[in-house]
Amino acid sequence: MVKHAKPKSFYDEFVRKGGPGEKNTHYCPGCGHGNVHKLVAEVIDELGIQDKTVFCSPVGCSVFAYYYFDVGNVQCAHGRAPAAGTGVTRSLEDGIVISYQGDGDLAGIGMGSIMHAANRGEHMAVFFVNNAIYGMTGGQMAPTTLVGQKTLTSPFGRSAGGEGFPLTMCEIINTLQAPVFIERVSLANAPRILKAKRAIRQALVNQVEKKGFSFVELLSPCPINWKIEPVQARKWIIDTMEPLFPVKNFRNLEEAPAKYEKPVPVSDADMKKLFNVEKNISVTPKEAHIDEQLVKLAGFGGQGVLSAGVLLANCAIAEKHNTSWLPSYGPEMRGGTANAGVIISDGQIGSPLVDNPTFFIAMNGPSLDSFETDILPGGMALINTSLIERKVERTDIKVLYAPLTEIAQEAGMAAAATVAGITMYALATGVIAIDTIKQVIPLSIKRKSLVEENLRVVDAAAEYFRKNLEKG
Ligand SMILES: Cc1ncc(C[n+]2csc(CCOP(=O)(O)OP(=O)(O)O)c2C)c(N)n1
Ligand code: SF4
Repeated sequence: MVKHAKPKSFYDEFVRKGGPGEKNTHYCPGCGHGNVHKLVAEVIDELGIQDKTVFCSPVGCSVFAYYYFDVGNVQCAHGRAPAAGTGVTRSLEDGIVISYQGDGDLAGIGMGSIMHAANRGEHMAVFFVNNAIYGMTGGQMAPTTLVGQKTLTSPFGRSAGGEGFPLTMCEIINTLQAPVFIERVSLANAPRILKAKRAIRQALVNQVEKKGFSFVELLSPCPINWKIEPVQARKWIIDTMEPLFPVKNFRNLEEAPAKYEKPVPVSDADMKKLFNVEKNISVTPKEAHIDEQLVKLAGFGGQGVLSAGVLLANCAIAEKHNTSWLPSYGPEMRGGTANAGVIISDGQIGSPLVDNPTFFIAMNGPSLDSFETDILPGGMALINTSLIERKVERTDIKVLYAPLTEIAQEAGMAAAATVAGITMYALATGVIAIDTIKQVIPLSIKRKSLVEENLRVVDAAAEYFRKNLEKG
């Protein structure tokens, strides 16, 4: 007896649409996404890979696939599922990676991402749902829209002269050497849907067997945006889409042309060579475990905020802490805003973002205005009084006021005011030794003529701190 049941790799309830107890998806009646979801879920069940599967969903109508598939899920930035999938497949040795994408997502905004993943032969199965239109946003022209097809943004029909010809992705991917499997299928009727399932199955078997990059394009109806009935939509696929997008297998290789080579992990010794920080340094690593330090330095472009962040991060590395450095700056070469987030920790650093600093160095007024409210309660702020006239309003943080630019100027280099800031950070927190800063400066400043000036700024800032701030 044949029993029809919902695949196990679907959740029992689809809470996205109607809350608990809901059994329907959010897709429109007659939409092809529902077909493709069902086929993929059935194959996952049949191959017994539910526990290993990671589904990378796109931006588009299928953005909520994670409400339906009871597998690992990553919801990716528009067009970037192949890039996210690359990260997953390279780090999860046993994982089965699916990159599920629409035509706007894959052939429009994500064209670069899919081409490079295919060209690298990443181990993933790509399911490309081609409905010749942007579904989710209300029916604009897509890269796969047919010549003459009317859409919201091509109301008189796509013109090849003005908008170009539709992109035929299987043919394009087929120009690359690395992929092992490329097939175009159609969801126009039951026999075609069964064929589509066979292609989906092959693409996933290829993942189980670690064969490599597999690409399945599915010609899929979007009745609502094509503005026709679901039954007509299926017929339109046969009559109009299939002549341009021939349904066929393009490639089915026994093995990938290039065997995937895992990048060799960089050894500690090589890492030190790469960053050139350990050379000539004799730092005694601190015994004490430090709590996570979230440091933000902010000022205007040209103040050396970003390089001071690098200096601090290098000092932390030299003292055997884990560290990250994340710059943020405007497009201007000079005069825009710039800030750097540096995390120093003895644990793992999950994300390099410093949203709420434990220590904030404000190099100019606009930076203080932007970030004052973000400082963690109980944290510290160092204010460059040479350029900031106002006082800090927060009463739940400790504030140090110092004329960083003047200190640096008097020591011979106004542009090193941020180095004065780093020096005071080191003294205020005790996280980094001044001696470490002085050993790292010659290694991280490329222009040797500037090393002496920077070292003088460190001494001057340390002297100012000890005289004026240490006891406060
Ligand atoms: C960076 C970015 N650009 C544009 C959008 C708007 N947007 C959302 S979905 C979409 C197109 C989706 O079309 P398609 O990939 O064909 O998927 P479908 O909805 O048809 O399944 C666009 C342009 C967005 N969300 N993010
Ligand atoms: S708009 Fe089109 S692609 Fe989106 S759910 Fe509706 S039918 Fe499907």
